[in-house]
Amino acid sequence: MTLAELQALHSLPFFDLLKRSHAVHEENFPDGKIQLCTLLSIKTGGCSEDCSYCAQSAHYKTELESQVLLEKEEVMKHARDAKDSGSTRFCMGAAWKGVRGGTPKFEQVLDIVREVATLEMEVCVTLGELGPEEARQLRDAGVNAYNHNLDTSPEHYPNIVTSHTYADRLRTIRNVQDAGMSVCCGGILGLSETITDRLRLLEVISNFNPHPESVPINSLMPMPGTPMAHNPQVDPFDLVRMIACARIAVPTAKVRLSAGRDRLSDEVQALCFFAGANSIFYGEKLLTGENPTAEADRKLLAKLGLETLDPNCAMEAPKHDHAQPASPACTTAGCC
Ligand code: SAM
Ligand code: DTB
Ligand code: SF4
Repeated sequence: MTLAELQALHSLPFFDLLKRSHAVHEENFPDGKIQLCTLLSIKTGGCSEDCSYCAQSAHYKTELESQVLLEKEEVMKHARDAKDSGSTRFCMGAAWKGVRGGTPKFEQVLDIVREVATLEMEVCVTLGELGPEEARQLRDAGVNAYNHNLDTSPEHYPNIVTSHTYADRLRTIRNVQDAGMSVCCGGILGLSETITDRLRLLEVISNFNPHPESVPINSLMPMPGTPMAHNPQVDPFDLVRMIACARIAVPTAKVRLSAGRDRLSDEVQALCFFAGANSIFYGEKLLTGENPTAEADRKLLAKLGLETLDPNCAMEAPKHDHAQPASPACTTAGCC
């Protein structure tokens, strides 16, 4: 979609936008089920990057306690608990700039992934920058999806992060796509961005070829000690509008109502689901931040009559449409 198309959508009267996005949602997800995903931080804090929203950056004096890479058995305990709780996707996050093949820590991650993949949940990881070879190794170890957010517009990104660039993020996403993994790519609201920045993010993501399999929409969780600790809370109606625009811009992707649900009322979350959100992070902890309890979420879904999705470990990554230009720039020899 173009920015102008997204702006036209975003400025519709609230209920007109919701009617449009709900129709797209019903067409693409007729069963209306919600995917439950569980997050685990496998390596916490001490990150070299200066992302100004993040509690895990070593650049800021946050209240967070760092934690080295967890042992496989510890991760498996969490993964089994996640499965028992009804989660169908297990997402492991690491506070790294990126990973390099052949290093002991990457080998340890591959070993963890191979074991988690035996549990028949979808396996997602978010480890920072990846080269083509690392991406292939992760796919071969059993990773279904790789989370790498663009977070905001290309124009606003340098105001948020200076230790890596938007182009670096796009390169990793291309490597993930070329390796045949699904891409999970979204953003954060509340980084002092404009509505245009939010829509530019959707413009970029909606022009990915192939489309991402999931689009997480996070609301900033203000982390004490970070430059964004005192940013105001996002207007819930703006969040619902963003979800609706994401649903229309990337119709086949799961739109994940992600960080920040702990400050949303049940009613706002219900509007988000109506607008097209069909996935949540489930369980009391995100990576470092708080999430609603599993019990509160079960009650909310039951009140709304929303069922949850079964796992799809055999999921195929969305396919490249060869009739359309590749974006981010395709680097696969002989492909484009
Ligand atoms: N280091 C890896 C990276 O940057 O891709 C993976 C972990 S990072 C914490 C994953 C994502 O969490 C970020 O891209 C951002 O979208 C989200 N995130 C981090 N801190 C957040 C916060 N305080 N509020 C909302 N979302 C946040
Ligand atoms: C995503 O978009 N949000 C998740 C997941 N992908 C990795 C992370 C949210 C982090 C929220 C802040 C924290 O827990 O530190
Ligand atoms: Fe590091 Fe990721 Fe946090 Fe940025 S968002 S500081 S890369 S953990």
